[in-house]
Amino acid sequence: VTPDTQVDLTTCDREPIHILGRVQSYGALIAVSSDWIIQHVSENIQPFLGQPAADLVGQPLDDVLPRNTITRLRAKMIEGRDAVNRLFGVRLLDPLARYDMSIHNSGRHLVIEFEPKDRSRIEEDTLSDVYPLIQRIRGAGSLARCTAEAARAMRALSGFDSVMVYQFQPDGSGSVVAEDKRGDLPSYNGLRFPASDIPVQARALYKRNLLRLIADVNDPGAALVPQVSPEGKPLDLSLSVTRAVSPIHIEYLRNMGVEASMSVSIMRNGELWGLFACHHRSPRYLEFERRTAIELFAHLFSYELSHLEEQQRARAQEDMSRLQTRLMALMAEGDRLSDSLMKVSGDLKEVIPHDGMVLYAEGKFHAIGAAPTAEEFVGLSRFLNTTAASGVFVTDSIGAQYAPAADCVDRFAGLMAIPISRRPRDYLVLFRREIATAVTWAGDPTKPVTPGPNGLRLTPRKSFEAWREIVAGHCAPWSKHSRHSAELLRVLLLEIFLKITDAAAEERK
Ligand code: BLA
Repeated sequence: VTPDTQVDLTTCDREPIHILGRVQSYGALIAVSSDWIIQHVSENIQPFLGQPAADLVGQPLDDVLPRNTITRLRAKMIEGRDAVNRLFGVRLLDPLARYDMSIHNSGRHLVIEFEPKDRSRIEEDTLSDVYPLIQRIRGAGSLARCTAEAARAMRALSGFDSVMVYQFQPDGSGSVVAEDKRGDLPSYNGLRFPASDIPVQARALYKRNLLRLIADVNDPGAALVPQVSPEGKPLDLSLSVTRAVSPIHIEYLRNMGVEASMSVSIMRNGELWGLFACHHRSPRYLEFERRTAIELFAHLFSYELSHLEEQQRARAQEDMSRLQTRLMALMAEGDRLSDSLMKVSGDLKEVIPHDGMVLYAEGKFHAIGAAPTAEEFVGLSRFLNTTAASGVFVTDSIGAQYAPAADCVDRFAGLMAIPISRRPRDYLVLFRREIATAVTWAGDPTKPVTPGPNGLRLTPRKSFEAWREIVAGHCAPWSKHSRHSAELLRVLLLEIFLKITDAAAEERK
């Protein structure tokens, strides 16, 4: 990584997306102090409350909202970090008009947002749409079918042109694992995107605020008045539902030919597992009540997901014990350990995904797939002998630790070494390809080559190149689960070895 790209990447991560001081035009915002005196308003407030923004600042909220709305508001106040409360079909100035409201705390302020309700939709029963769709996901069975079904369901609920299920990797990059879209639109299914496309602070924010709608990338939005408090602080809009989004990201969407975007977080065990990324070729607004139903759908989907992943984990455990049983059976039939191991290599790949394998045992070298040659392995095994003696050794960049391996990067970048005897050092070594060559990256097609209006700041294309430098020479990280399986295998192989040596000793007697 050159100093240049590093500066660019931090610029990206520093984009202060929670204090941009604007809302999108589909809603308006008021922030009041703890005594309910208005401190900030968005400059588009007049059609909602009948007064210009500047006049409202300093007035008590009770004077500008109808009494029954104030009563409903007070009844809804729940405390708690990150609690956002919703009120649907509320009255403001015009007795015939109805609004949806979102209420939350931000620092010492209470933030209230309004969005007009389309009266022709008032009878819509958005919630009832969610249940049959969740039912379909429940019956999906596999993870792949579940995510595909979820993309279809999300498209039905949202009416967006295209819906992707985007899953994060441990390094923050992510791939599109399912997609449902209008037939004439480009497909992103299966593509991997660099972590910087959804930078750190955005990912952190999306854990707290689960849905954002960018209704129109050409909407100039409405600024908050005043921009900062008397103490000089901007209003934190992290939990706001009308927050205007980063101009960098708007540029990115324009480059993709997208005019409206909605993303909904998919959480698992308190972490951001991924998101639904929804695109539309023209501006698209969804009412807050419908967005709430969509958020509920995403919640239910998350539960289904963790249930399925739990099942998968259990299945992997079973695969591992089946592998052990097969191995024992082969040995009992009199196969040599090396032959037996080669025979179960297919099963081993299911349990611990890898691209190549070397078995070095009893002075013999066997290799399958993306692996070093016997000559290359001589040096490599000498290096492995210097690493932690009694356990599984993993690295996702062997070239960084053992320089000669950097020359093998066309075949493998990382390895998992499982010592299978005490002495002399015998190993089962699994190899993985370099990630940049093993994965289809979403590089050029959607990314601009020239810097946009944000001048020298990072363009998506450049971030991709920078990312490529960062992962050069690395394979996909070895999961905790894979390492655990390897540990079980190591213990099993040691036992087998001890039995063999005992048996040999018996014979010699
Ligand atoms: C936000 N980037 C996002 C979001 C998505 C993506 C889904 C959430 C906002 C939304 O709903 O649109 C990225 N969208 C994708 C990807 C796909 C997709 C990968 O559909 C794949 C199909 N983005 C960059 C670079 C920067 C950047 C280089 O590419 C940094 C300078 C920034 N992305 C960026 C920022 C946000 C963002 C700052 C936060 C926007 C906000 O919430 O204010």
